[in-house]
Amino acid sequence: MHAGLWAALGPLLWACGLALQGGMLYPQESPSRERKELDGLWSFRADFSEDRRQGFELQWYRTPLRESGPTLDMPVPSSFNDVGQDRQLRSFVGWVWYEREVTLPQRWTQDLGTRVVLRIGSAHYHAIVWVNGVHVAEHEGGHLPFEADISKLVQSGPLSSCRITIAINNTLTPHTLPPGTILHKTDISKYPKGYFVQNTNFDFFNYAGLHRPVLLYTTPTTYIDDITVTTGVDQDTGLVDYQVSAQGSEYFQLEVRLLDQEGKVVAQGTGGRGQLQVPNAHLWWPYLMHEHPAYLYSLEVRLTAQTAAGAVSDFYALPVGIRTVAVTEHRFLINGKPFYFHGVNKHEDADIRGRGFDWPLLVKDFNLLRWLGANAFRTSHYPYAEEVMQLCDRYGIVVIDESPGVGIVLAQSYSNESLQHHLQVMEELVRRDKNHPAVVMWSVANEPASFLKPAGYYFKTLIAHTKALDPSRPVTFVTNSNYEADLGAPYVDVICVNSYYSWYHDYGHLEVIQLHLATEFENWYRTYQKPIIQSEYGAGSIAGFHQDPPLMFSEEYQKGLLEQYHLVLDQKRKDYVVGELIWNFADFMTDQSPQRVLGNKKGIFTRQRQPKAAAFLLRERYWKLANETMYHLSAAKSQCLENSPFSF
Ligand code: GCB
Repeated sequence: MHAGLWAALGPLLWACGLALQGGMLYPQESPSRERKELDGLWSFRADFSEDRRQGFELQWYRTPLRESGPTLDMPVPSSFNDVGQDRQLRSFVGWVWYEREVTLPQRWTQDLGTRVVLRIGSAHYHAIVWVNGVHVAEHEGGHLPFEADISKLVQSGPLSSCRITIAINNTLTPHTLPPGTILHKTDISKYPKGYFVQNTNFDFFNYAGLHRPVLLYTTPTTYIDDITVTTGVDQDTGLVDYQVSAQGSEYFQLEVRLLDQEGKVVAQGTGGRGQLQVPNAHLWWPYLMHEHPAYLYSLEVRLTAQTAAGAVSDFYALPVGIRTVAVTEHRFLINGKPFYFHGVNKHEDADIRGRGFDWPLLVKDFNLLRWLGANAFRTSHYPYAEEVMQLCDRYGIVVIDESPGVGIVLAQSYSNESLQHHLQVMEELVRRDKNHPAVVMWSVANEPASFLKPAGYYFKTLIAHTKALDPSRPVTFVTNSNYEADLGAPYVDVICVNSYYSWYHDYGHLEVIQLHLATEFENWYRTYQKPIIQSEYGAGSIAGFHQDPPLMFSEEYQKGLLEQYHLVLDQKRKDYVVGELIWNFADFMTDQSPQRVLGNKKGIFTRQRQPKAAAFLLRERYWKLANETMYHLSAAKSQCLENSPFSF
C-alpha cells in the first residue's frame, strides 16, 4: 500500500478485521535464499463419507495417509478431477487429502538462523495444512498463494524429513468467491440418501486440487518481507518509488540498487523507502507499441542486520518496469499514449490437468498470443498463476487482473460477510500482483447482478477499497447489465461490457448486430462519459463444422459474428472504445448442461490450441490494428519480425 494511504487507512482496515500481515514476495533463489519444489506425485484420498468429515474425525493428518486407508497417486500441480477414470471423483464435492514426505537439506533443519517457509501457490478452495501432524495454516480462496513459517517444526527434532498434509474442500457457498450453493435432494424415492449437488452461476468447471506449485523456501530469520514499487515519468526521467519492509529484527539497514538490462547500476538508495531517479529511462511498453517492448530493470534489495547470532544479509531482486497508466474521458493511456486493448479472455484450462499449472501449455499460449498479435488479456475469471504474470511482464502483454468475483447473483452474496471476504481477496490479489508492470487495471468482478439494490453500496466500497490499496491503477468490474440499471457503473474508471448479440438472442441473425452494438455503446458513453472496453463477445463453433451460408456452431458463423462486431468497433474506437477482448482464447471445460457440448466452444483455438477459422481472422485484424494505432509502429513491427520465430 502507498505509504501515506497506509497511514490513513491502516487503522481503519485493521478495525474492519482486514489488512494482511506480511508480504507475499514470489519465492526466488538468491545468495541468501533457497527453494525446493514439491511438484510430482503426492498421496491422495477423497473423503467419500456422508458428511465428508471422516478425515477430521479420524485425524488423517496424525499419521502417514497410507496408514488410515487406501491412497491414490496424485500429480501436483494439477486438478484432481480429470486424471482418473472414476466418475465420482471427477465430480467430487467435499474434502480431499494430499500428503507428501519431504527430505530437507541438513542446513535447513540445523541452522537456527534459517527460516523455512512452506508456500502453496493455489489450493482450491478452502485448505488446511499440517506439518508432521501439527496445524500450520488455513486459507480460503482458490486462486491466491498462502504460506506458513515451519522453521520451528522442522528444527525442533532429529528428523531430516517432514510430512506435509493438506486437506482441501471445493465446496462453494453464497459467501465464497466464486459463490455457489449446495442443493440437498431429499426425496429418497428419487435420490439416494444424503444426495446433494453443487450449483454455481459461472460457466466453467469448478476444478479443484493443488493447482499451482507447492514449495519450500528459506530466508534468513531477519529478512526482506515485502517490496512495493510504483513508477512515474518526468520528461525523460523515470521515477521509481520503493518501499521495503523487513521482519525478524528492528535493527537493520537496507540498500537498493536499480540495474538496467546490461547489469549497470542506474540509481541507488538506502532505507526503507525512497525515490530512485533514472535519467533517460527505458520505459516498459506493451508488445507491438514500441521497438523495445517490455523493458525490465532489476531492483536489487539488500538487507543487513546484526543479530545475536552475528551478521545477517538478505537479498531479493525484483523486476521493475517503468511505466504510467492513466484514464481520460475517452482514452486509456500507457506512458501518456493512447492504448487500444486488442486481445483475449483466457481460462486456466486444459485437457487432463484441468486448471493445473503447466509450463509447456503456458509457453504455447504465449506463443499463440504473439502469433495472433494480441497485446492484452483479462484473467477471466480469477487470478492466474504468478508465473503467468511474470511472462506478461517479460513479453509486454498487458493484463486486466480479475478477482474470482464471478457469479455474484444471489442476494446473500451481497451480505456484509461476502463483502468482507471480497475485500480480503482484493487485498491478497493486490499484495501479490502490485509490482507487475503488465497489470494495468484491476477487475473486481465479472457480470455480478449489479442491478440488485445492495450492488451500489457493495461496488462503491469494493472499488474505493481497491483504489486505496493501489492508487496507481484504475479499477473496473465487467458488466452485462443494462446501462440504466447498473448500480456499480458510477464507481468504475472504465466501462467493461460483455455482449453476445446473435448468440444468446436473435439466434442466427447476424444482421442485427451492428445496430444493437452501436446503440449500446452510445447509451453507455452518453450516460457515463468513460472509455469502454468490449470485454467479451463471441460465438461457439465446433472445430471442423462448416456451413455456408453460416449456421450457428459452424466456424463460418463464429467468423461472421466477429466481423459484424468489428465493423462497429472500428467506428467507435475513433471515439471512446478503447479495447476488444474476444471470448474466448480457447475452448474450455464447463459443467454439464444441454447448452454445452463437452464444454464451452467459443474458443478461437480448440482446447488443444489448434486454430479455428476465427483465429486467422483475428490475427489479420490484430496486426492491422497494431499497424494503425500503435506508437512508433514501423519500428515495432520490424523488431517483432526479427525477434519472433514466426513470420508475420
Ligand atoms: C459470459 C461470461 C463467461 C461465459 C460466456 C459464455 O458472459 O462472462 O464466463 O463463459 O459469457 O460463453 O456464455
